[in-house]
Amino acid sequence: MTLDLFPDEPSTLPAGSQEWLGPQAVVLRGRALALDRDLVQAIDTVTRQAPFRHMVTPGGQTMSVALSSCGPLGWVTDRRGYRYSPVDPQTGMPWPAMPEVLQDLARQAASDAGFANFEPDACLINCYEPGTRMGLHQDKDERDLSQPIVSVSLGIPALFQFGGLSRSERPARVPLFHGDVVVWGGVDRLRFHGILPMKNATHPLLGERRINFTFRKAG
Ligand code: MD6
Ligand code: FE
Repeated sequence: MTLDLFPDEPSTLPAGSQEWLGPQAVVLRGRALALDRDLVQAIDTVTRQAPFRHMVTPGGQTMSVALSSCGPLGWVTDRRGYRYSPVDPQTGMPWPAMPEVLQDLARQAASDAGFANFEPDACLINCYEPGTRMGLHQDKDERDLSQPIVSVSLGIPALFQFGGLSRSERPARVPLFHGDVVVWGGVDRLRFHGILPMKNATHPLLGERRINFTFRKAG
């Protein structure tokens, strides 16, 4: 028997609603829904050139989440550390271009959330399957921490953990569904966050997967 992940939640929350997680952190429910087919197409285009792969952390652990990137800079990790790189270490080629649908969505969602003129130069694409997780972390490899991050969720639902500025602060749990967009920056930019282990589920467009895009101004 499989248990419903969120028995008390509808399968999506009202599209168009805004849920503030902090003074400068907001969930834009369903903000990407109308674009979902174009976004899935963009994933296919990018990952034909830069396939999803499991990277190794500096500590030597293989990540359960599979990654790809597009845009001028891609986020990479290996035994030497975390960093942004203009080339895909797997192919030695530049990362695929950032499809326009992705750039436009990131810019508009940032603007909705109060961050005008966001021009991302990196789009990290995470692929989660049931059982995978992302441990609590801060995003601090970007040069200009005054720029926000825009995060787009597609596919099966996840429970997002959103904590404080220290690892010890108990994180809130926020369900994220297909089409939800989270934007954060400013005073909330360095808050710890993660994804709890993914439950079994199937999505009509993406199957047993969750895809998350995070857009950053990294360089
Ligand atoms: C995820 N997201 O949603 C993991 N980081 O799959 C992140 O790690 C993240 O959503 C920075 C800003 C937004 C995010
Ligand atoms: Fe992150």
